[in-house]
Parts: sequence; C-alpha cells; structure tokens
Amino acid sequence: HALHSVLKNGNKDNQLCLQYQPLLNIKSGDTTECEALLRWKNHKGESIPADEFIPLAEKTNLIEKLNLFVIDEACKQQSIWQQSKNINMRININLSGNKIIFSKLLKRFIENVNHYNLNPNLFGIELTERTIHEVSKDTIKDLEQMREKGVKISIDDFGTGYSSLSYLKKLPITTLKIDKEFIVGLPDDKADHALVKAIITLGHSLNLDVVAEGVETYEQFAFLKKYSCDIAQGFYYHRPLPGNKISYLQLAA
Ligand code: G
Ligand code: G
Ligand code: MN
Ligand code: NA
Repeated sequence: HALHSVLKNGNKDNQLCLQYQPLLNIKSGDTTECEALLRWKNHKGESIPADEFIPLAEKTNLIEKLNLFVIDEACKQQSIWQQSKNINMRININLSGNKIIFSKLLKRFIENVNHYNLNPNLFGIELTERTIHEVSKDTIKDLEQMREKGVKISIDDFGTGYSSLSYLKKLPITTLKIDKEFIVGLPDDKADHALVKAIITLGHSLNLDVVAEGVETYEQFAFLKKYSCDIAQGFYYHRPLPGNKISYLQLAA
C-alpha cells in the first residue's frame, strides 16, 4: 500500500500534510478556532481525497500511524502559531480508530502538549458517532481529564451515525457539529430546516456549543444566525489552508 510506505519513511517527501479551516463565531464575528484536515498528494502529484484513503486506513493498522502523524503535526503547528504571537486559534483534530488505538492517541497528544509547553485549551478533539462505540471506560476517564484542562470534545457529523443519543450523557462532550448533509438544503428544505433548528435547541439545552458544517451560502449563514447557531464552518467563510498561509489571514480582532 502506497500510504504504508509514506508513513514508514516518515513522510520524507511531504506527501501528507494538514490544512486548517478557520471557523467563524457567528455572534462575535471572531475566528478563535479551526479544524485540521488531512491531505495526501501521492508521488505522481495526484491528490487523494481524505474520504477515500482514511476509511481504507481505518480497516488496517495504518490508521494509528496516520492519527499519530496528525497529532504531531497539529501540535507542531500550534507551537509555531503561539511563538508568532498574532494567531490564537484552537486546533480541532479528527481522531478515529478502535479502543486500543484511542488510548495511545490520547497519550501521544498529552506528550506533545507537554513537549511544546502548550495550553491544552488550544486544542479540541472531534469524534464521530461511529467511533464513539470504540471509546472504552478508561478512555472516557482520559477524555474527562483532558476536558478539565480545557480541551474541547466535539461530536462530528452529528446526526448521520447509527447511534443512540445516550453517549451525550456518558461522554464529556462540549460541542455538536451538524453534518453538512443537513445544511445543504437550508433555508428552503423543510426537513433540513426542522432538523437543524431541533439540533441547535438540543445542543443548547445540554449546554453544548453548536457548529454548522458545510456552510456555503449567505442564505444558509443567515438561517443559522437567526436560530442562534454558535459557529459556522464552510466555504462561505473560509476554505482549508496550509498552516503557513493562515498567518496572512485577516483574523477578526
Ligand atoms: O477534508 P475532507 O472533506 O476531504 O475530509 C473528508 C473526511 O475525512 C471527513 O469525514 C473528515 O472528517 C475526514 N478527515 C479529514 N482529516 C482527517 C484526519 O486528520 N483524521 C481523521 N481521522 N479523519 C479526517
Ligand atoms: O467529516 P468532517 O466534518 O471532519 O470533514 C469536514 C469536511 O468538509 C472536510 O473534508 C472539508 O474539506 C469539507 N468542507 C469544509 N467546508 C465545506 C463546505 O463548505 N462545503 C463542502 N461541501 N465541504 C466542506
Ligand atoms: Mn471533522
Ligand atoms: Na463533519
């Protein structure tokens, strides 16, 4: 497998990299966080979509190495931003894997945060409803400790997993991210309209922040603002960018 050799040789030729998509705080207009998104350009220079190679990696033990790469990269980038002094953005990292992998990932995250001497509140973790089934009791304890230190914990692609809602009581979640599948039909589609309103209400009654993903138009944004959604993510506000391009962004004061 090509990805296997990339990881084995330590990503020497930089085929893998992270991009960062700034998120917009709807009420304040500030940009206080972003999401790290993995990108792969193979030796032929072809970009392989993440939703192709990540599910494949999840079927093998490659996903562990891939996640470790993402954690290391995101922490290194955050250290650079902190030293530059003019960027203060939480980085949200997507994590996936199984029970055994998760505890290793959290350990690596904490090692990195200590190594770079970073405040843990400069990070968030995104878990999908699918991966939540792989979170053990011990991992829940680890997540609770991280949460106490300021790490945000988001449920990604909310509403698309085959999942009961009981994890909302069991896990120290801070944030719901509404999947873009529900945003795309706003404001006209009756089902999307009803579902998005209901998810915002659910999130707020549980004291959670609500993020809308895949916001592409002004009309979608205006709907989200009207119904008090907290944060918007999508091409309407910003595309994902390489970490060194973020420094040129005109971030809100
Ligand atoms: O950015 P893009 O639309 O290509 O992402 C496609 C899918 O890949 C999304 O579901 C996203 O959550 C996932 N993804 C992107 N980056 C990462 C990553 O670093 N780790 C994991 N586990 N998933 C990621
Ligand atoms: O599954 P997850 O939410 O982690 O991944 C988010 C994915 O959505 C990324 O692959 C990112 O590139 C993509 N994305 C970000 N903004 C938009 C958008 O406005 N429209 C669409 N279609 N995709 C987006
Ligand atoms: Mn995500
Ligand atoms: Na998502």
